[in-house]
Amino acid sequence: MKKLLLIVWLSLIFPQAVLAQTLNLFTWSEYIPQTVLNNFTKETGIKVALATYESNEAMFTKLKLLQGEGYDLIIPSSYLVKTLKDNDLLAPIDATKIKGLENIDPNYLHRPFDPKNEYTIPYMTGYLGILVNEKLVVPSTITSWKDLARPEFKGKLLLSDDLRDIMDLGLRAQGYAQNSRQESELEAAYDWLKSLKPSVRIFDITATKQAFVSEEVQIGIAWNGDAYIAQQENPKLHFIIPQEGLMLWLDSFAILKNAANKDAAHTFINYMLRPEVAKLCVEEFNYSTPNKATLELLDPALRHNPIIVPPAAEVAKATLADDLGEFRARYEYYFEKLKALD
Ligand code: SPD
Repeated sequence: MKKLLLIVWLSLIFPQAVLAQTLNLFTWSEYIPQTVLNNFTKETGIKVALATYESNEAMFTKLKLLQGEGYDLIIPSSYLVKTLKDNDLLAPIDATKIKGLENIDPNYLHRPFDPKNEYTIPYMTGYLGILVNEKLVVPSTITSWKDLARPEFKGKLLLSDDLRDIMDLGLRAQGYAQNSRQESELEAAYDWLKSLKPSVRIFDITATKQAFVSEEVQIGIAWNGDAYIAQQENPKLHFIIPQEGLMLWLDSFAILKNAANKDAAHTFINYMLRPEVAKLCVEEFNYSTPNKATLELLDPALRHNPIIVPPAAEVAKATLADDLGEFRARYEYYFEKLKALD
């Protein structure tokens, strides 16, 4: 009894210390600056326990195993949201608790994967392009995804092992649309990707920056943030948007149905919606932000750099990776087959 009274008394005097909450955040690696997490804890008293994943598929597998327990907040890409919802893993976001949504560019709201933003709030966007070292080839001669298959790139190519990026790359290189559900198109994409395989030196998403900076590879696909960081360290690198268009992605906050701390998750989303906080995220990881208020705060060198802020016309014509329903298994099949090839 005495102990209980002491806790009640302490919680009145030092509410943050005694009632300290923990937000269990499960997110992509290298995505939220540690300073941002520290500042959030300092301001709110909510600790952040961080766990990371390297792909949507790895995250989903883990959540299924744990039945969504153990984590409060995740950052899935567009195409995983419906699957998460259909698997009863997501909780609706309480719109009355969200402040700062007006900072988000409307182009990133109400997308087909969550038309009313009932389950997601945009965090970061970005795109896949071609990164090339001018020592290997004149960058202006690289104009299409198809150029990755040029024979002179044998042994010098990097592919990231992100399932949807890779399959979309194959589809687009073959002139097909992203999100195709035609088996024959997927097969053609696979055949083209297979023809690249002898050129591949690295097939790994985690290696991109270092492999390009050290020149272990000289051409390949990369996300814009990684391309920007690599280019800062190795100015011989050029980032190219192929004529077929950039491959845009959008990652959003989503609260898990079995979250132990939904209030903390809402508080964190609000914090991340602040323009000055989103600015720190762009400055550290150099992806693009859907937070239009942040764009105005960015140093002009970043704001006018097309790697970080791609041309509006390119973004306007880009599609996002969508949920594939049952057809997801076919993408997985071809992707795993490709990875298994020597
Ligand atoms: N370092 C974190 C990068 C997150 C990128 N997510 C987009 C995935 C597109 N398939």
